[in-house]
Amino acid sequence: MDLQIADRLSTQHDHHDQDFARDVVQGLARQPKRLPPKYFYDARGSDLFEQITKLPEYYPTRSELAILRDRACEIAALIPHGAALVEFGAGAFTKARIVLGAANVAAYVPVDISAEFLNAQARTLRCDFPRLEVHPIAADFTAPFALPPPLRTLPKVGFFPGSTLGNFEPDDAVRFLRQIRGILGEDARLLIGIDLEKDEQLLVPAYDDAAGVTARFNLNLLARINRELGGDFDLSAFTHRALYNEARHRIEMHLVSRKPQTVRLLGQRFAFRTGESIHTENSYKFGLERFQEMARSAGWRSQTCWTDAARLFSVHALAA
Ligand code: AVJ
Repeated sequence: MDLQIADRLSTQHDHHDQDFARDVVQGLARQPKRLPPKYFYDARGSDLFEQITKLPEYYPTRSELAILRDRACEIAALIPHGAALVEFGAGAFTKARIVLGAANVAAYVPVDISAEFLNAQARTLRCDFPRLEVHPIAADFTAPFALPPPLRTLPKVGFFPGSTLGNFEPDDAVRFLRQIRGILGEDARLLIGIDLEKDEQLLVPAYDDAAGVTARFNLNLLARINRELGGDFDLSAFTHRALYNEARHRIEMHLVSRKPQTVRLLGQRFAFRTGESIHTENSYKFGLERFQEMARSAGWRSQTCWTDAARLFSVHALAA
């Protein structure tokens, strides 16, 4: 590692910042260049993502909410009485509230990286559900964590909505499903939202909306690098691109350089050719059976699954 980077890293106290600096420098040094999608979600990025979920083209959130509302009773029936509901990447708890309102849950364990937001959400939830034990864990949900001891004896139900699993490479997705099983233990259940494969004409606009919100969301990653790592990205010199990679069943998001240019950050220089891209996200899509097969290979049995009327999105109930 070059000295200036080492120096910068050693003066930062926050581990997240160090990880961010390291991942950005490593990702931009690769060929093709790439950046991990988990860094989209700073305060501005989280706000833009909230806007994305309300776009007319972005069907996943709306479709999943419809499934959870329409099937709330059936879902509640699969949740053992007095269970602990553990959500991976809880955000604003919008989807969990539907489950909590329908099922007899004793404890809710939202896991989310954004500590301040998480604790504020937890306080509001305690007012709305006074008999519910709310136990937030501020952590990167992809890293293994232990459940609080008082909850270990309760039946466990994992909740992983939003098709966030689609951000993982297939091997990592299997590993993560197995890890969830390890965290939740024997007899656990898992409720998981998975986006379905569909026509490219419907998929691509969901990631390249007419209002340009997804473009701003993608470009915000460069703004964040400028802000937090002292980069000098010219945002107007990159364009947002979304494409469907049919062979790999995934949407890809890229930031494409409009011209030959060199970007400086943390004492390093990164050269771009015209048309060269930074691959910022994969969002894998599944057929119902292909997902169930993958869950099976990670040690989960498929109990039931539901789709919305238009068959755009699916929610699966799995058992360990
Ligand atoms: C939060 C990963 C599920 O892949 O649809 C939305 C992220 N990126 N628009 C998705 C996202 C661009 C989203 N996930």
